[in-house]
Amino acid sequence: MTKALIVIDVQNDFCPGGALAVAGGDEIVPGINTLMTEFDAVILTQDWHPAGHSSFASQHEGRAPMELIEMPYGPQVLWPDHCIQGSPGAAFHPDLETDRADLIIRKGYNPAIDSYSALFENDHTTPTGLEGYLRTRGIRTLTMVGLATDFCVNFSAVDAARLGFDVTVRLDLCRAIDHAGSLATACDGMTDAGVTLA
Ligand code: VGL
Ligand code: ZN
Repeated sequence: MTKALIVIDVQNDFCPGGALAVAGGDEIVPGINTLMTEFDAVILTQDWHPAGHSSFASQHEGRAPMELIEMPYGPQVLWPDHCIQGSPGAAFHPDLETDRADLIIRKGYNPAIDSYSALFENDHTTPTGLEGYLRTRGIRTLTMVGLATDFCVNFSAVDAARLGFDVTVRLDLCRAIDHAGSLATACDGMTDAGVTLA
């Protein structure tokens, strides 16, 4: 059985000091590095937005970060500008052992659609290509770790479970934004989708 570790968005902007800092985001890096040695495949995701991305509050007159708006593809939280392509904030945390990765998949590069999930953009239909990569490598069992529990990890885990993958989220190696109860909602949603929370 081929098992993959999917490391979600362990990037400077999601760590303390970053543009969209997740509390304790850097604490999980040593544990993730150790866990990498137990898997047949290690896959990293990288949030990778063009400047002026439509998920940035700065692009919406009179709107502030963390407000919710309606986009053509559904509700969207507005974020501070973050993970801009090629910027230091978009780089992986310097201690993350990126050399171990078989694949780095970037997401959020479409200016008009955000992409929390490693598998689909936020319209829930545009694929990133990761499903095909996993299936052609015979990978059916996934463990997910990273940032943030309640957004990109949650969306990735739920999408993967819906596609029939066996998904475990290691909550001890994730950290959450936890805005307006989003962590509890995410955990309920992951459980309902058949994700194992460990
Ligand atoms: C994320 C908000 C915006 C994440 C990415 O990695 O959870 N959250 N972009
Ligand atoms: Zn983003």
